[in-house]
Amino acid sequence: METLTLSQVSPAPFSIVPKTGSDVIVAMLIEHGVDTVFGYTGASVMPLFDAIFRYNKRIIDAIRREIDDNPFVKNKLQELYMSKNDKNSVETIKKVGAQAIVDTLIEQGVETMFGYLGGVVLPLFDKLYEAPINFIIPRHEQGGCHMADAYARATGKVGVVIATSGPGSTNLVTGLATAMMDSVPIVALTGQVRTSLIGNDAFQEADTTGITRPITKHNMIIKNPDDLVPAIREAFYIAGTGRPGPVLIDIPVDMQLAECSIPPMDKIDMPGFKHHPGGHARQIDTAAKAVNESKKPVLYVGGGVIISGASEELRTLAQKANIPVTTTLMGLGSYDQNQPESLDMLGMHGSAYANYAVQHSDLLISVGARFDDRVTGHLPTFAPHAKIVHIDLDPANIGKNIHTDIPVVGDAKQVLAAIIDKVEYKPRKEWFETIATWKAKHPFTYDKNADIVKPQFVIEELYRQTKGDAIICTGVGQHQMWSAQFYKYSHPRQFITSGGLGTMGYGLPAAIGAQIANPGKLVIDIDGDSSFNMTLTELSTAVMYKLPIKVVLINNGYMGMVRQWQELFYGQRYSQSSLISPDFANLAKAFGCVGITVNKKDQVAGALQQMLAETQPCVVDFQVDAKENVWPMVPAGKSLHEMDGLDIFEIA
Ligand SMILES: Cc1ncc(C[n+]2csc(CCOP(=O)(O)OP(=O)(O)O)c2C)c(N)n1
Ligand SMILES: [Mg+2]
Repeated sequence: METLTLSQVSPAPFSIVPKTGSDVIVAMLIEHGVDTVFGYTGASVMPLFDAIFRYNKRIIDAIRREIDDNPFVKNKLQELYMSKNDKNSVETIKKVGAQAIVDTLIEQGVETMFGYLGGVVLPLFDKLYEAPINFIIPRHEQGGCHMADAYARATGKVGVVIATSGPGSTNLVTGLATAMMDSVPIVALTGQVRTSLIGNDAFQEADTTGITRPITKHNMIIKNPDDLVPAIREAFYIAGTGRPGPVLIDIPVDMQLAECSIPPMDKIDMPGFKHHPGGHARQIDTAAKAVNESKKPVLYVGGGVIISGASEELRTLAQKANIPVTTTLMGLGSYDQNQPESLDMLGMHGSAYANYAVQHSDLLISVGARFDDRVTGHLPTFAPHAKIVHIDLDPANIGKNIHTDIPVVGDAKQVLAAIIDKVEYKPRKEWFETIATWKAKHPFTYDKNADIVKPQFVIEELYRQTKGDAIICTGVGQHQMWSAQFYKYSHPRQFITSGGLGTMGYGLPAAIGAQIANPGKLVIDIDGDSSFNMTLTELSTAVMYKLPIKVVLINNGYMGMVRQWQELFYGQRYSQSSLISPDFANLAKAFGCVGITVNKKDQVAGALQQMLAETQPCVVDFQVDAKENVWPMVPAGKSLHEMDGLDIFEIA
């Protein structure tokens, strides 16, 4: 088979400086126009062979880094590959299944994928060997799935993950459920035992489609090789269309080895899979009229606005009609929190001013949010005076938890754009004055005079030093809530967290996925000690791929959020909620990262400075106040305005 050569790909030299002698040899060969080399390896030429491999990879990686500025190169790379693979064929052609899978992934625009090997995916990996796809191997399939998920959240593209049958596919379960709950588009490909063995308890057989049915938007098993390519095309379409979600295709090994038909790319038409992005004109009119009549409106915004890319429309609506905006945890970043209309996050650990505003509002305009119980508190007393407008792409969300007065089924971007045209500016002086009083009286705060390291102080200082410009990923627990309260987000896709499922261990692999998606950006995992313990082996992945992620560990020696509930609701009986952790800084060093320990307040700023200057993956273990709580808090089952903890730091 013809191989992809560097001079074809690279019309001009790229900015890569050779380092070792072998690198120089390879660079000179390329400079002299050598396209193809014949040879056989052995001990004395192994460094050279290694350089040939690395140099190719580095060139391709460099091209990928430069493609943002130079779409020509990107297209060239993929085009060259596809020209060998009959991309534009108008007739059905035949290929071996594994090759067809790889070619269809490339046809779908996949540049990066994550996954782990195993017996029944070896045919597929064999064909991936020479494909122009960045491949990232995690240390555990769960990590790989979270990486694909965060890659998707950071880019808006579909994330792709591969796992083998049995334990490989069951290790994807948490990752798929996480993506499902937060509407993240993923295509997961799993290997399966060959079709003749299915149902026989064969080695590494698990009923993957059965296990993952409730946690995927759609899944299927391939039993006819001719279904393979159409199934992959449909999977991308379903994952990324409408309300996004994970789609899994289970592929028995014999399907990867069989010859299969590749029909020409056609428009995908799936009866029964329809969505209505436009919104109903009369409902849009009614919603706009309600906005114009409202004295005390609030926009309540969820992750749907980020998915839909509707931040600009949201800002225009809020500013044109003069409406305060609060977001859910998933909605953080959809509205610039530095704007005066921002009420920050609402809900169980939301701001007092957001929660009060919702409870006093006469109109609540929900956009791409689903009235989750962590937001609403006691449902019958949620927003008791408000007329409810609910804009959502998924009709199943409307009326699910709460009575809706004005439902609008549609894509947030399109619906908001239509409403903007019909709304008028209203001063709403009294409403904004009341909100300003709440803001002044109940800001997010903590004991700033304490000698001990306060977790909120670490995050505030991180915000200050990064000027609010980092991509933040988190684990789950108190540190996640403090990351939501004390870091202010101004861009969509800037805050990447597991909201719906609340998956501890998400933060580190998510940071890796987000860093791969944004090579030049600062990506920080603000993690809890217990969450970090769940997936910290992925530090090895960060080192292997030279990803300069940073981990800000809020180490309170506890499953802090659990400890807080035990303190408040279980009579301070701290049953099984503390862990002994390793020395995280030394562990980080063992992985090949930079490791720093901080246990004094006056070390915080310096350690963050050092961390931000590092070009390697870096873990800073901030040993913080073990007994700090997240305030305010609406206890489960209470109404949104019944917040505890407000009096603790009330500003007189
Ligand atoms: C996989 C998983 N298991 C259990 C839980 C329940 N849970 C929620 S928060 C939490 C404690 C988190 O501790 P840590 O990561 O140290 O964060 P902290 O609250 O201390 O900031 C637990 C056990 C969960 N969310 N996810
Ligand atoms: Mg903890």
